[in-house]
Amino acid sequence: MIKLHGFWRSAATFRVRIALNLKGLAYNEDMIDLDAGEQHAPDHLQRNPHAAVPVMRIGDAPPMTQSLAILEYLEEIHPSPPLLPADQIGRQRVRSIALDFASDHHPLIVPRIRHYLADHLEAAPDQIREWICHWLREGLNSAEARLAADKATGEFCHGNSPTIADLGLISHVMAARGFQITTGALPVIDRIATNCLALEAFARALPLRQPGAPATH
Ligand SMILES: N[C@@H](CCC(=O)N[C@@H](CS)C(=O)NCC(=O)O)C(=O)O
Repeated sequence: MIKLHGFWRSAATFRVRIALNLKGLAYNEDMIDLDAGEQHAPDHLQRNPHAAVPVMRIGDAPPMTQSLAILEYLEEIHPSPPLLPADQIGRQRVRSIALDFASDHHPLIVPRIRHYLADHLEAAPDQIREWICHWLREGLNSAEARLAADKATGEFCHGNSPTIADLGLISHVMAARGFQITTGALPVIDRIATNCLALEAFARALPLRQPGAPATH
């Protein structure tokens, strides 16, 4: 059995939940309450000294961290259905799009950044919200431009079936919607997000469908 240490709102955990669902792998999720600071508890720091989720455990293997590295691992041990294209150029493109979301934008809005802004730079709640919304919009706008300009984009980020690029996209889109940032004016992202959410594997992994989530946020 696969054990996931995650959090309902965590975009990085959302990416891993989708991949597990797409590949038909059963898992149990233990919620680490990031709002209560449980990522800093000694037992979690033993799993991940970076005080972050997700952490995935399989059998006796060491704890696995970093959502994109976990996705690559899942792809290697369960290659079907594939979440990476068959060709090298396609794989490079898909990894690059996933990294646009997961490495360039997501890290700017996580709790440790919000806490630093509040506690050390004395940013007010509305300034922190503006910071978060700025980076969410930047991520959406740059992705729309990139995806719209490239004929490799299809019903999903790369062609007509989901790849890890879509896991990056949907985790960013749902974080943005949590801040009332809509995607209606971004037709390519909006279409891809709709196609992703039509799949049960994505819908079942949605943050608001996880234990501990509020009715809305
Ligand atoms: N690059 C990492 C990001 C891990 C990460 O920062 N996760 C967030 C939740 S999405 C977290 O646990 N943050 C804890 C904190 O900032 O205190 C990944 O993709 O797994």
